[in-house]
This record gives sequence, structure tokens and C-alpha cells, in this order.
Amino acid sequence: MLTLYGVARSRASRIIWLCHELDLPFRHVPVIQAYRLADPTADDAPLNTLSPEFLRLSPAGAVPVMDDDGLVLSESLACTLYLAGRAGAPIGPADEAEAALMTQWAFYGATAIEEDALTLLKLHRPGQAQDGADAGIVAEAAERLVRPMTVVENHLAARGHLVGERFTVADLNMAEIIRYAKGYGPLMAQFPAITAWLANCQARPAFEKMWQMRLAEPE
Ligand SMILES: N[C@@H](CCC(=O)N[C@@H](CS)C(=O)NCC(=O)O)C(=O)O
Repeated sequence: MLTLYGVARSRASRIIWLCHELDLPFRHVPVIQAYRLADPTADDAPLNTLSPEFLRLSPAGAVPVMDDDGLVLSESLACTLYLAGRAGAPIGPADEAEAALMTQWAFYGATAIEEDALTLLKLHRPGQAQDGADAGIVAEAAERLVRPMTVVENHLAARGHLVGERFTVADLNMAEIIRYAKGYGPLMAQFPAITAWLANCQARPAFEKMWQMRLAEPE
């Protein structure tokens, strides 16, 4: 039995979405990020990323972590690639070449896109006037994103999906990363193929199931 540690309002969302795609049952332990609690060390604090029992499982003190019959794995993208690799096509790889391409896109998303996209999510206030230091940081992050997102845009415009011309874990991982930038209109407007692809990814019933789980959790 797969056990997943991490609230749905974290990168655990990637694994939850994938489990729903694969109809893979899992036990959910909603470990919350310590920084979201006033006093994560208080006696009555919920299980969080600084709780000693969680740190014994994951010394990095970050969610998600999963335990698959004794295999304890952290890093959300390692988790999704592992589960999809075991499941195989259509969501996972049909062969080693596809597996390599799925790994390539996961690394590209994590190293070239995720950090700046997260900056947009954290600092941009959609629909509100923004000035001061945050506005500059947001503008710089968006500027840096143009190059890697153009790579993704051109690939999607030509192929429709990242790997194998079907929805796979490569799309799921990248969609979850690019979701962080979705609220920043001036950037997204430059990428019509990404915008259409992201809408299709998020229209999938498994995404919707994951999203409802997030919404059911406190902000
Ligand atoms: N690269 C890691 C990042 C993990 C990470 O930073 N997780 C955040 C939540 S999404 C966290 O647990 N932060 C804990 C904290 O800062 O207290 C992954 O993809 O799993």
C-alpha cells in the first residue's frame, strides 16, 4: 500500500493527481508545512515538516514523501516518475527512450522554470495594482521565464504533448510547475500553445479530483 505524506496544498498535489490518473489507491497523511503554522513545535501542533516523527522519515523536512511498501522516496518529481515508470504507458513510458524524455522534461521544469514560476505565484497579486520591490522581482522572474517557456511553447505547438503525442507524466509534472505562473497574464498571453495545453491538462477528471482535495483543505 502506498502512503503519501504531505497536504494536498503542497507539491504532493503532483502525486495525488497521478494516483488518480492511475487509479492507484493511497493512504494520505496530511503533513503540513511548518512555515504555515504559528508554532510548529507546540505540543498541540498538527503533524508538520518539523515534527520529529516526520523528520525521522524525511531528514530534509519537506513534503511530499511517499512510502511504497518500504521504499521511502522524497522529491515530488522522483515520486511521479517512479510511479509512472512502474505503471508504464500510456501515462508512463512505453520504452527507455520515452523514460529518458520524461526525465529530461522533469529536470527542465524543475531547474529552468519552477523557481521563477513560484515567485510569480507568491508575489503577484492578480487584478491588484502592484508597485515597489515586489513588482520589480515579479517583472524580472517573468522576463527570465520567457526563454524556457518559449522552448515548451514551441514543442507543444508542434507536438501537442511533451512526450509521445499523448498525455503522460511529463505533461502532468510540467503542468503542475507552469500552474504557478498561470495567474500572471502578461506572461501567459505570450504562450497560446501552453495556455491551451494547460487548460486541457486541468480539464482531466484526475486533476479535478486532486483540486477538490486541495480546496477542501484550509488555506
Ligand atoms: N524539490 C522538492 C521541494 C519540496 C518542498 O520544498 N516542499 C515544501 C512544500 S511544497 C515544503 O515541504 N516546505 C516545508 C517547509 O519549508 O517547512 C520536491 O519537489 O518535492
